Amino acid sequence: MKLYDAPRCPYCARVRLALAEKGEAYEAVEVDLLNRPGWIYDLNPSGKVPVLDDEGFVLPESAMIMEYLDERFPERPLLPAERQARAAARLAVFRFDDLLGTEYYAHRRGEESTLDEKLEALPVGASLFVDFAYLPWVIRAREVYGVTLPERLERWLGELAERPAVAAELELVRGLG
Ligand SMILES: N[C@@H](CCC(=O)N[C@@H](CS)C(=O)NCC(=O)O)C(=O)O
Repeated sequence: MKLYDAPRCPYCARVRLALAEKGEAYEAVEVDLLNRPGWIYDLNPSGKVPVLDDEGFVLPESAMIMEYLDERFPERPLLPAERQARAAARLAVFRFDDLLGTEYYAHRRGEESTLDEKLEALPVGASLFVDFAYLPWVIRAREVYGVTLPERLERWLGELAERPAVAAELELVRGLG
């Protein structure tokens, strides 16, 4: 498997986390986001990363890739077992922009935002699927932008950081500078 990847990209981090949790080896092909190669558009018409290539099956979109990997490697599942919980987890990720993304990026641009409120209400802690979908932004908020996390999120992060997949991503983010 190949992952077209960018270390800074939190959407790529979702996939890195899923692959690491599954214990799957892969080749990371680093894409320079400031000078994107033309061929990335052949893999994904939007030109965005992440893109997974699983023996010629090419799949963009981080949430789709996480679902694909969860089916492809069912050991150590990310989605919950129960059908309604699975639907709720997918919905929580589908609503990412409303639940965190829009306010996170407003904060990052230095605009007024309700990031603190969004962090308070973050729907994490019930499945690795949702946790991995939100964690990259939570880590960056704290490590890169100095945001103080609610205590519930600090606890959640502390527990998740015991997983090698999460510890590795934390280290990567701390090294971004
Ligand atoms: N909806 C996409 C978003 C991916 C995305 O926005 N990736 C950024 C890097 S963090 C990117 O490739 N940006 C290049 C661009 O916007 O042209 C996903 O979930 O994979």
